[in-house]
Amino acid sequence: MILIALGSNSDGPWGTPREAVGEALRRLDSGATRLKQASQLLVTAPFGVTDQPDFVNAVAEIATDLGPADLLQHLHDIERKAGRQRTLRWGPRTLDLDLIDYHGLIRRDPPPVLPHPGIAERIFVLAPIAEIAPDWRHPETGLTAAAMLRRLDPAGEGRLL
Ligand code: PH2
Ligand code: MG
Ligand code: MG
Repeated sequence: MILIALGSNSDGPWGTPREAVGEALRRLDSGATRLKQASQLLVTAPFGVTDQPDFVNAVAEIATDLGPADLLQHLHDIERKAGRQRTLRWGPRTLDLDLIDYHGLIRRDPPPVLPHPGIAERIFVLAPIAEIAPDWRHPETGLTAAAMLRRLDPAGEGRLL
């Protein structure tokens, strides 16, 4: 299973955050990638840098023949078309596409690091995974997304709004 996390919290060429995530989901279903499932769009409080607008987040399951590095490049291409400027780490963005899991692959290099190292602390990634893939297990710990959610403070950073 290949999982992509989508996020946006600022307006860009594709419109509002909700519109940008919607357009990104359509683009994940064309060309080299096929969309198998998408979660609901969630509104979430910012995590990390908390002094920024709320996010719209979702998780998609896709299918592709691209390897992890080529897939990452493809995701970056889509981010660029959505007006993404790489400025502040964790700052506001028109579109963020993060490769969360690539068929359970575990590796530190070459990029991308897999599975994505931030999953365990991010409600806005775990809740949509629990929705679309209840049987998914974290490649390193074997925990389901629901089990990982139980370890987090539901009122903490990145909470669902
Ligand atoms: N992405 C970040 C930093 N903080 N917070 C929320 N709620 N959702 C995000 O997608 C997000 C964030 C960096 O990619
Ligand atoms: Mg991110
Ligand atoms: Mg990213």
